Amino acid sequence: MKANWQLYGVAGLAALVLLGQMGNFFHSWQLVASLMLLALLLLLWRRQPQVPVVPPTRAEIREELRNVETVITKIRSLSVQKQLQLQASKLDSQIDNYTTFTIGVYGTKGVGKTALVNSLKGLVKPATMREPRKLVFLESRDLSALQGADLILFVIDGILKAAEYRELLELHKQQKRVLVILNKADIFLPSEIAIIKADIGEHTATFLAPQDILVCASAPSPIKVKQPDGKQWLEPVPAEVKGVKQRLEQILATEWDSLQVKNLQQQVEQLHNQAYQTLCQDYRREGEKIIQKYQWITGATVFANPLSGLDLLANAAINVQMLLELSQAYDRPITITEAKEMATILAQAMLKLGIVELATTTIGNLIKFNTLTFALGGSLQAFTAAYLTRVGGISFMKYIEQEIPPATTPPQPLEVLCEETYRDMGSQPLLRAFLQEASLQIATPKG
Ligand SMILES: Nc1nc2c(ncn2[C@@H]2O[C@H](COP(=O)(O)OP(=O)(O)O)[C@@H](O)[C@H]2O)c(=O)[nH]1
Ligand SMILES: [Mg+2]
Repeated sequence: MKANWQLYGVAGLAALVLLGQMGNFFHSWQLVASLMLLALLLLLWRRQPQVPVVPPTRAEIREELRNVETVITKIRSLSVQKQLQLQASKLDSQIDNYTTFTIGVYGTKGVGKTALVNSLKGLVKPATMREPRKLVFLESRDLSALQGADLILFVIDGILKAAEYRELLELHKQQKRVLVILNKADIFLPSEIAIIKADIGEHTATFLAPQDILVCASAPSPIKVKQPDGKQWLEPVPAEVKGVKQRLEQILATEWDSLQVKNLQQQVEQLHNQAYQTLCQDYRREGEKIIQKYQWITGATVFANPLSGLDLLANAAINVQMLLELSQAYDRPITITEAKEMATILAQAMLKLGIVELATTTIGNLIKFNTLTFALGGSLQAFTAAYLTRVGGISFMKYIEQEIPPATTPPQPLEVLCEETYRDMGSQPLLRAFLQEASLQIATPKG
């Protein structure tokens, strides 16, 4: 509601200013009204309730991990199960490990990751409380290999490239803590460094603090020294990583625990999604089998006892039993009453959208006018019934899948999913393939 008020306020303010502009004058009443509106807006803005984000405790994360493990045990493939369980137990031991902090070092080949790690190792001293604290540096050119890092050093050695910018955005979306590090400062002029830094700052203004953009030279090129007597040699130049060291130590002193907890939370969530995705594939395979079974049974039934229109829909196409079996296959069993309700919703949606007629006409036309190579023995009604059974089954499958995390879009009502499914399935090649199969399944008696 408040957001709406603010919107009205801004619109009103804009209108007032526009009015003043149009008349080429700005009356004092307009000025007063504008100022009053502005004050009101500021007041409303300030009153907006600030919802504090309370980070979960380690115990809560562990509890969530237990839930994930339950999901993992349901996965059909034992090898996948094992692999995910291994990840889960790794995370489990990580939850108790307060003392090790992992710093991921990312960047393309040759930017100086290894050099940076070598100069930071032993140099960065995390403030110790009671127990000894340990830093682990993980270097990789692959961001996905650094998913488990508590913080990421994003190393570049020149102006920020488009691909690097996209990766930074992605990391931001994943809520990863990142420091951007411009390495090889020794090969740039100070003015060039200022330009590169400003450019990074501009690109990352919305998500990266200026103090998290750092400059260093982790392995400067040696300098050629020439003496008047002609003698010359290469003088090594020590690494210059003081800025990075200081910022890192600052972060470690203040954010050690919160970054670890956040990282754990993200990793558990990711594992959760991965487990659910795998499980969903299992469910879908099972669901597809059930739908196929029912679509051919329905087709065969209608083939033996032709029905049409309403009767077709009511008596055959939307099968309560199929919905029940699908709900069980998805581990979300519903009651017969619920299944009947769902079937009614599906039938009504199909009626309202005229799907029965549409499907009959489309299928009829395909049979009549197309150079279908298969022998058609079955009736039009039988094909339509089988097809509508499929539309109903898939719609219902999509409907239950909405309950499986991660929820990316708000759940859709069954009737909306039904329309969507019908639209998606209606392409000629898909329909042809279906008819091809239907002619084999329905028309050819199985002996
Ligand atoms: N001039 C200069 N060269 C550097 C610097 N840091 C690394 N290099 C050089 O860049 C090359 C690649 O470094 P390396 O650490 O192996 O990069 P990685 O592939 O990201 O691990 C090596 O020849 C380093 O000596 C630096 O600060 N200045
Ligand atoms: Mg390297």
